[in-house]
Amino acid sequence: MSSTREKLIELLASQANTFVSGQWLSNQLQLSRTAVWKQIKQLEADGYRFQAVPNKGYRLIETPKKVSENTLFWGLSTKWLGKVIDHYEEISSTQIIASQHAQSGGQEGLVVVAEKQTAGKGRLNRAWDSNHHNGVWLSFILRPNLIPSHAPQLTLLTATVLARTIEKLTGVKPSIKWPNDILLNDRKIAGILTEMQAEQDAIHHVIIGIGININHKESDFDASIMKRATSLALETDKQYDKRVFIQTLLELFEGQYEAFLSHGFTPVKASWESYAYRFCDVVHYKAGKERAKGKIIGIASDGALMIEDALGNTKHLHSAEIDW
Ligand code: BT5
Repeated sequence: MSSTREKLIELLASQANTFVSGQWLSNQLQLSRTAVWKQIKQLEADGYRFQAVPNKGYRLIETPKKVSENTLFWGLSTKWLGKVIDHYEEISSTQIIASQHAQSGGQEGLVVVAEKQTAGKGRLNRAWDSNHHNGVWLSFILRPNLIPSHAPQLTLLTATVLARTIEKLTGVKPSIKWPNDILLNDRKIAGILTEMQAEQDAIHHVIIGIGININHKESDFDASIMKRATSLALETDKQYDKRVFIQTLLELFEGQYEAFLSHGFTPVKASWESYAYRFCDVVHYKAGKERAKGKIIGIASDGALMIEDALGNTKHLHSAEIDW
């Protein structure tokens, strides 16, 4: 994004709902009034709408629904998350690009967003179906001062934030299927991929990748997942503004992450358990080669799922698949 354009949007955003004069903008941007007018025309061509009144100036009345660095920036009230946004119409995977940024010194809070991914990644080399524009596919960089063994807490924190975002925007309460699936009506609506680069006792960076199906129709899904996947639109019969979804997600994440760094994992655990899929229910699961069943009784501070077996013994599962 050109920095003049970025500054212009920032200035207009800071004066939301009031008129700003062309002269004031030209002083702030150190541009001629004609140059300011040209920039405004370019924003209009991108879908921004202004009210222009002689002797009063310009008032921004609408930002485009389209997701772009500009539109995401408009109205985003975070302090550090999303202050740098790298947006692509099509990319292999936002996770790969965010990881490249992190390795070359990209700052904490840098967000990579794509309209389409041609090689979206799930965990354990699974594919994430995201080669169409109806979802939100994004990754961001964190540089937390945590011991590496506590990194799974970040996945659980992200899951609670994602669940809250969905609940806030749709009014429907999703559930979290351990460790990283968000379900609505027992179908997967979102997934989280957490990747970390660390030494024995220090994290260099963590990339949090989030994929959520927003405006998909059933036929938008690959046949292999059609029966198990869903979208916000399918579940609520409404279309959602992806820009608003991303902004709400980033704002909630920033607040919850800061609270987690200050107050620890206990509030995250409570929030996670309030959304847990089949909490206190007996489930069947597969851990390695073992197939077993047990009651979900909570999560441990290292992110493990706690299961109580029929004899009343508690097991901590670090890697397992819970049956649906
Ligand atoms: C996940 O993996 O759920 C993590 C997904 C993370 C995706 C984001 S998008 C932005 C960022 N960039 C990336 O490249 N990735 C991240 P996992 O738990 O392994 O689940 C993968 C399984 O979910 C697949 O094997 C399918 O069964 C199912 N699946 C694939 N695409 C789906 C979709 N769009 N909606 C629902 N389920 C899907």
